[in-house]
Amino acid sequence: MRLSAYFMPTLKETPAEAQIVSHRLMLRAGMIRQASAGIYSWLPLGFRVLKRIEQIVREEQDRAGAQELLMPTIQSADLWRQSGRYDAYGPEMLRITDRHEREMLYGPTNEELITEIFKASVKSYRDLPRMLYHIQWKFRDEVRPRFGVMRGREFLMKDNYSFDLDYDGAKRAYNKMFVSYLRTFARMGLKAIPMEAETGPIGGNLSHEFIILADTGESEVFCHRDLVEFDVLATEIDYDADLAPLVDRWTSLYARTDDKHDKAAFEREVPADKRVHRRGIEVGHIFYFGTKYSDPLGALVTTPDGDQVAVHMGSYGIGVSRLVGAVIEASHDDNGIVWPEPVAPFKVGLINLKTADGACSKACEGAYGALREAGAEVLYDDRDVRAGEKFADMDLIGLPWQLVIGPRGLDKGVVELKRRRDGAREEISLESALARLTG
Ligand code: 5CA
Repeated sequence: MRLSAYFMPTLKETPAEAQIVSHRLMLRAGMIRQASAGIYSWLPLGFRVLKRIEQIVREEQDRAGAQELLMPTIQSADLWRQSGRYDAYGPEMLRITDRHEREMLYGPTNEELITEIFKASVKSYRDLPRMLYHIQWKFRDEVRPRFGVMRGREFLMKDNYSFDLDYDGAKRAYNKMFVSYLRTFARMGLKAIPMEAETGPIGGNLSHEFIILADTGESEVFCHRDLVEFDVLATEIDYDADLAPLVDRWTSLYARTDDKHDKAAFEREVPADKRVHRRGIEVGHIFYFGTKYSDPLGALVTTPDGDQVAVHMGSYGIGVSRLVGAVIEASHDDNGIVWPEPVAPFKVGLINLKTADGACSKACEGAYGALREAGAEVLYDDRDVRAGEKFADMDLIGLPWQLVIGPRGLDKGVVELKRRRDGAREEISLESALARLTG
């Protein structure tokens, strides 16, 4: 992509309305634009990151054996009346009436609808277990939408729903999601710690929130320091194997959100030098709630003995759009965003220091073509603006690599390769730089 033709409306000034760094940087980098309170348009740069994150979430759901489908954003109120949540959900739910005076709503979550879909076709234990998920926009009329995409009213969520014959089966599904969440967040360069949590309006009695430690997080959390050190991606996961030992390893150490915190237990179980008391961002939340929805909605299956039982369910959410902000909270510096490579909107920022110089532009065009040919995503700053502005914009948008080509370097046969993460610069030949970026 050529920056001269790219729609990336960066801002020089820090927007006054943004209270936290991720919101400020997303606005300044031209990633999002507010449409109304808590509702955002995703501009090309932000949209690329959103899609990257969504794809990692999808791959890890699929790997764990879940199947993707797509449910609508608008749902019928009747279904929610059957579960009893139409009234219980309160003012957070956006209620809509169609032209026939039928009551509808913009889904804040999908337990009822998926249960209804499941029940229409599954009647026997032979069709279990199943895990079905979608990645779809949700609406919650939050009292205080804030921090940009971190607490929006409209936001993108991955929600997965598991169906099993009994508690043991449901716990196996829960463990699969538990482990797949660890992998999902680690692949984005994030350290997310599972913590015992309250279940709120989703319900049930077993629940973990996945929390990223960050001072700007909305949750107050308490955990054992060793959890922060666990290496997640080091082991390959076999989702057909018994995952309980792995889940036990994570859940044996103290980790709780504020609502579940027990000061005495924390001090008893965790040595003083291992106590972590910080703030965190909830990027995922998993629930086991048994027959809370299958009972009232009549989602029954026959057991091997011929009995009819309500199916055991769990639901598993990931805040896909919130993650864009969360990654920035976890990875930035004074100059801007520092994208971890797996979620970066482009891998390389190519800077042409002198567009008026024929030899320089020729070298840049060659590099641009070679990178694209090799499948490396590149944003080429071919604009006719000062070098300082190019450097500042490139640091702001945080691409992992900057390839800087100028006439003076070319005379010496070198270009500059800068790694955004630590600012490390190297002067090397263009060929070596290209080999490095495409290798
Ligand atoms: N049905 C369940 C799980 S599928 C559910 O809705 N869980 S939830 O309420 O915990 O939401 C799942 C995830 O969505 C949260 O962990 C959080 O990362 C994200 N989320 C929730 N509310 C918002 C919001 N207002 N803005 C952005 N992300 C949100």
